[in-house]
Amino acid sequence: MESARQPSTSRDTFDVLIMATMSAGKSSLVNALIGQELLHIANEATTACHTRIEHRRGAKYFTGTCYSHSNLLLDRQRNISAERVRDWNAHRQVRRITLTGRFRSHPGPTSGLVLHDTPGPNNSQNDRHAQLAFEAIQNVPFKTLLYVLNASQLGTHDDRNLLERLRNKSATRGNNPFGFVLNKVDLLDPEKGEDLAEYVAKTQSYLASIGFDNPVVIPSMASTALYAKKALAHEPLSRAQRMKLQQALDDLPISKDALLESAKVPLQVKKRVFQCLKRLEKAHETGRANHQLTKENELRQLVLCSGLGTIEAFIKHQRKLSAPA
Ligand SMILES: Nc1nc2c(ncn2[C@@H]2O[C@H](COP(=O)(O)OP(=O)(O)OP(=O)(O)O)[C@@H](O)[C@H]2O)c(=O)[nH]1
Ligand SMILES: [Mg+2]
Repeated sequence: MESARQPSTSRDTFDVLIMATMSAGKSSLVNALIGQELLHIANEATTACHTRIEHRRGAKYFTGTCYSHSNLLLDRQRNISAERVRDWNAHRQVRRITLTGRFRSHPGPTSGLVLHDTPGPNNSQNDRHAQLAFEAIQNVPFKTLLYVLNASQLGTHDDRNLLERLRNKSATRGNNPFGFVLNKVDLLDPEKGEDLAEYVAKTQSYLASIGFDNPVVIPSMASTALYAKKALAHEPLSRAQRMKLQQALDDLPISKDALLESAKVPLQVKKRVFQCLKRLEKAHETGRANHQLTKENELRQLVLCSGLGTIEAFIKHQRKLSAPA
């Protein structure tokens, strides 16, 4: 075993910390942002390690390393598979995983974008999850913190405890690093009165009551975005994934404006996303004769309107704000 280097704190990186209580969809969001199902996703306490994922333009595949609790390098793998990442994550000896590769997004981010996935700290069966999550708040040189809220479980005690802790920790920071991702909005049922705009407004008041002034809130369907990106990359989808993707594509013509409109983000961010949508819609009209192009275009529109486009634009915006003049 060789001694491991500490995570890079290079000035060229832009670090985004992803936090939330268990199963809100942190790893799903990271997978959607990188455009492949590399991190394990499940409806139970899943992420057990701090996982650092760095975008490297032009990389042909993801390379991974994992480290022990005493920060020793345990294993390294080029062209790493999701199965290997899953095994490392589940291994008791592993504390930290790093992955480097090209994020599939359109247009791609600039090199140096780093995402940090963390365990949900409210796992009553494993105190180490909380320890790792809180250490990440302390040690990661993040410029943006994406907090994932589960739209189908707003306002739990665990959530409030974590948000209060984050508010206290960030009280001394200069720039406001927070963006709140209201995930799983596909589970809202408008026919039962679960209106998206109302949910976003409710989320803003909830966050304001905890001390986050005028919070950025982005409605999101992380798993739908991931399935659409997999389809764009011609990767196989499970039957359930295919059905959910088709449902979202069918709903898109009526849902897309509401999804984009209801996001509470800086005006420049909203403008950028609407411009992208207009470009795609124009290309859709002119390319109608080509079935393949039309299908791709619809998948791209879905990625954009699933919230992922707004999240990517928000990260870019934050990166611009933090760049030296
Ligand atoms: N309906 C719906 N389900 C989602 C969405 N995003 C994630 N999920 C599901 O939510 C469950 C938990 O997702 P994960 O991404 O593993 O959540 P996590 O926050 O990383 O969970 P931990 O690592 O355990 O803290 C999985 O079954 C996902 O498929 C979404 O936008 N809509
Ligand atoms: Mg996870």
